[in-house]
Formats: sequence, C-alpha cells, structure tokens
Amino acid sequence: MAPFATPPIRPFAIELDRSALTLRPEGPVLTRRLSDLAGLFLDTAAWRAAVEDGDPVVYTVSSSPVPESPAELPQSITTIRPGDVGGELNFTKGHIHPRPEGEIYLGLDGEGGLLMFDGTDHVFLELSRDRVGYIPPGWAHRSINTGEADYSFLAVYPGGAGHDYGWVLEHGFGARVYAGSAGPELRPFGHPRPEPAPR
Ligand code: PAN
Ligand code: ZN
Repeated sequence: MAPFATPPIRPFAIELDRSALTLRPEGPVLTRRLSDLAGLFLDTAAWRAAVEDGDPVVYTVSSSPVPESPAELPQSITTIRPGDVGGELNFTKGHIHPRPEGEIYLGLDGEGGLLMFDGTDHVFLELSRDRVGYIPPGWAHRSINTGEADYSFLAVYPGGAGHDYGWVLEHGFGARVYAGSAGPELRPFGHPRPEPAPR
C-alpha cells in the first residue's frame, strides 16, 4: 500500500437523506450567520442593518465523518437559506483551494448556482437537482441561492486541498448575483468593493 500522511479510514457506506438533506453517519456541522460574511456583500449598510436585526443563519454545512486529510475525499451538504442583502442574493463565503485541486458539486434541492472565478474570468453555472458542477483546479467557487426556498447541494473534495477565504476578500468573484424582476441577474464587476467591515 502507498504511504499515507495519516492512516486512511476503513470503507463504510454513507446515506444521503433526501428529505432531511443530511449525510449519515454525520460529522461536523457548521453554521454560518450573516455576521460571518463580513466584507463580502457589496451593500455594507444593508449587511450591518441585517446583522443588527437578528443576524440570521445564511447557510449550514453538514459533513460526513471523512476527515479533511490528504488523500481522503470528504463530502458535505450545504444548505443556503433564501434571501438577499441589498438585493444581492444569499451566498456562501466562497474560497479557493490553496493546493489547486478540483471538486465536484451535485445539486440536490431548490434553485441555485455556482459562481467560479480564476482571477480573470468568471463562470456561473445553474446547478439545480441532479446537475453536476465541476470546479477545476485554480478556480475560486461560491454558491448562491437564486430561489425562494432552501437550496442544497453535495460537495466532494480532496481532503488536502485546503480552503483559502482571504483570496476571495482580496480578489472577489468578478461578478455578483442579484434578485432581478425576471429572475437572478448576474452583474459583472466594475463596481467598487465594500468598505472593510469594522472589527
Ligand atoms: C464546499 C464549501 C461549502 C461552504 O463544501 O466549503 O459549500 O462554502 P464556504 O466554504 O465557501 O463557506 C466546498 O467547496 N468545499 O471545498
Ligand atoms: Zn471547495
């Protein structure tokens, strides 16, 4: 057997509960509130007002017990609540993998999409139920709920890839997604970055 940085875990089955939108057995569950998304929405005043007015949960990430270790393939289900901040639709923080490695998303429920940015080009993929999105190495990725109900998707990613959130604060995504009168509207950058959030 090839040498491993950490001993690989034993084979086991993972159940995807389509109604609860969880993985079983379940590993860590992460909850992100609006206050965790400081400096990401363009309309800082609307963001601050919503944080002061109850700081709602924006998304949860429910993982299987597969560890984030090199050579493992962890999985998680992200569920993003519907809503917007100053018209900008709810999203995940977004990150780039510091070790440039690919990732697979599978749309599970609701309406949403995947915004990717390589520092120059951006791509938005609509990713509803049963569509698979491929994130190539070197592309930052963020998910957006474009509907009126929860939006959920499964992610499978290399356990040694890491998650760099600072890159997104620095470079953005090349575009933002807004609630338009005829559905979601992708607005390419050109507009300013939000003011830095107070510490
Ligand atoms: C996903 C994301 C998950 C939450 O599992 O981590 O959707 O998004 P943020 O990590 O940007 O908050 C993934 O892309 N893992 O690599
Ligand atoms: Zn990722």
